[in-house]
Amino acid sequence: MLTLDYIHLSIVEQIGYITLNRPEVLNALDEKMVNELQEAFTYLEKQPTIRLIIVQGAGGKAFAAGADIKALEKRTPLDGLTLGMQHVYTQIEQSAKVTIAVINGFALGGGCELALACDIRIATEKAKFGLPELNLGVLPGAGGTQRLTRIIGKGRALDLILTGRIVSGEEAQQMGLATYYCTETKLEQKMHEITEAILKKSPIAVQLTKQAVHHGFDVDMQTAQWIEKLSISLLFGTEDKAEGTRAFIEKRPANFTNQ
Ligand code: CO8
Repeated sequence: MLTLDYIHLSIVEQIGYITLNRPEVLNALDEKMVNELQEAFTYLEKQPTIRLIIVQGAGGKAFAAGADIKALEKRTPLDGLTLGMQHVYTQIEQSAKVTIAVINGFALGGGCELALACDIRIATEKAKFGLPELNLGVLPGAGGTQRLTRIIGKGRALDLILTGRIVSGEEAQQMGLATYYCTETKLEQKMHEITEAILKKSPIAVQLTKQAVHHGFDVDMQTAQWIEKLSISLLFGTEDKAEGTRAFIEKRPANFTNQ
């Protein structure tokens, strides 16, 4: 298993866990941590048995409080062009695995943007979401201006970014920024429900669905539907499709094999 300084990595059956582990600065992301995040993701991507990746924060207070502001202070315009945060988050968004961010504390700036790059966000009553970059004279530069807009709409995204206001987990869920909201005591149960529901599905169908949604989102409708058509055509040829439809007819649970 890969060992890193700021990221703790673990695997339980088909689920990989990435824990942002720099609690003394509320898991603020500096360059080393972003590089390690990429290493951890790349490692899990290569494990064929892993189907889900859960991203969470250590320390009980934060998912991540954003890019490391002490490092940010020293950034030059050329750093802005070359730093990897935006690129790493895109890699996470395009992962073949299903990604879930668990937000049980601050998810600010680059921390919120990391959560936005995941497929599903679960927030608790301790969650605090926000994009306070404008307070620092910068802007959400790790995909935030684009992903937030696509997820909650232009008006709401502009409000959050321009005011920098912090929203609770409950409000985040109401505006579609968080996918689920639950109390911290129910978190394990909620995570179990969601992961079990996904793990029961055909792995190849899950993977192609995720790719169809992501790749179809930023192209015109005709191209997007063509991606969808090709994806379902591929699934028509799988053993999992034969098994899924047969299981329904025989009134039994399907036993998918990713074939
Ligand atoms: N960077 C560095 N250190 C941090 C950060 C951060 N983002 N957030 C917290 N810390 C540190 C604090 O400095 C403090 O350290 P110390 O004990 O040495 O003083 C420690 O963590 C604990 O924090 P606080 O004492 O401030 O804890 P509070 O509970 O009082 O406050 C807050 C918690 C409200 C979260 C507060 O810490 C805060 O406002 N943090 C900054 C949040 C922020 O502005 N985030 C956005 C950063 S900018 C960004 O993310 C840009 C992304 C795009 C980059 C693209 C690059 C190409």
